[in-house]
Amino acid sequence: MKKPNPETLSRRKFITRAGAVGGLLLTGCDTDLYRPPVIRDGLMGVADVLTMASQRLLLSGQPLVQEHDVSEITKNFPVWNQSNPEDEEYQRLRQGNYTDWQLPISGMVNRPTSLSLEDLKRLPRRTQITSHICEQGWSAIAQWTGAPLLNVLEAAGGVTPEARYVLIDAYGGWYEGYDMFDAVHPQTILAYGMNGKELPLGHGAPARLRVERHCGYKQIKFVKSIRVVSNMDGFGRGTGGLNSDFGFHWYAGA
Ligand SMILES: Nc1nc2c(c(=O)[nH]1)N[C@H]1C(S)=C(S)[C@@H](COP(=O)(O)O)O[C@H]1N2
Ligand SMILES: [Mo]
Repeated sequence: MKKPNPETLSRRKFITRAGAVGGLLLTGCDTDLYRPPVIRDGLMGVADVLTMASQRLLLSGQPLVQEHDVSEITKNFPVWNQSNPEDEEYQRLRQGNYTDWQLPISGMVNRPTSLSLEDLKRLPRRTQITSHICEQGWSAIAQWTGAPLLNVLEAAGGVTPEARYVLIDAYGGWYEGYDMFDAVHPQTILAYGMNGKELPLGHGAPARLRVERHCGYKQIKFVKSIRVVSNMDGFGRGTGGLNSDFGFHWYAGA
């Protein structure tokens, strides 16, 4: 066999070729399923696509993540980053014990609507004990109770055929985007309960997302509104969420 010539097969060329091969393998599939909404320049982008594509191939059967026993629940689950958004509106809702909280569901849904916390609690409910892995080096286990995001979208008449992403805005300025593949996973829930009690303030009251196959920063707290879209235009800087706008991977599989 001919030895590869280091001048013609540099590392960079190899990686670019790997990206091209990856791209070719994916033609004919629903490629949105295998790549982030915006592909970064250079090697970061190639790595992002290869990581997401390989994970998605492994997850194509929508397997559930491991669920734990109550005995494994972490005693002091940390409160990370924002613990009490300062927005005036949020503070007013909090003082009223969230009875006036309303969650609008708009965009590419058949029947845009708005749900109160009580409405959310009347939807089908799921309880799961899962482990949370923060990208900043800690993990903890908790029990979460909430409405599957699928049922939340169905409460708005379901999504239209062009729908690709679910965008969530939060009080305090956070925003994150998810694709349909993760949005409809059975363990993706809008959680209003933690360890058998109402979701505590610091953990995102009155509702936060649990998207169990992702790491910490995709678990958005203090949910304010949901919008279904076909692309990320106009959502923050357009890369698909606050975290990817600041250079984190959009697809942050745990
Ligand atoms: N709105 C909002 N959501 C957020 C954050 C935040 O600061 N604000 N922090 C994220 C990060 S980095 C992690 S690890 C988890 C922490 O959730 P916890 O405070 O319940 O531990 O929430 C995520 N969701
Ligand atoms: Mo995190």
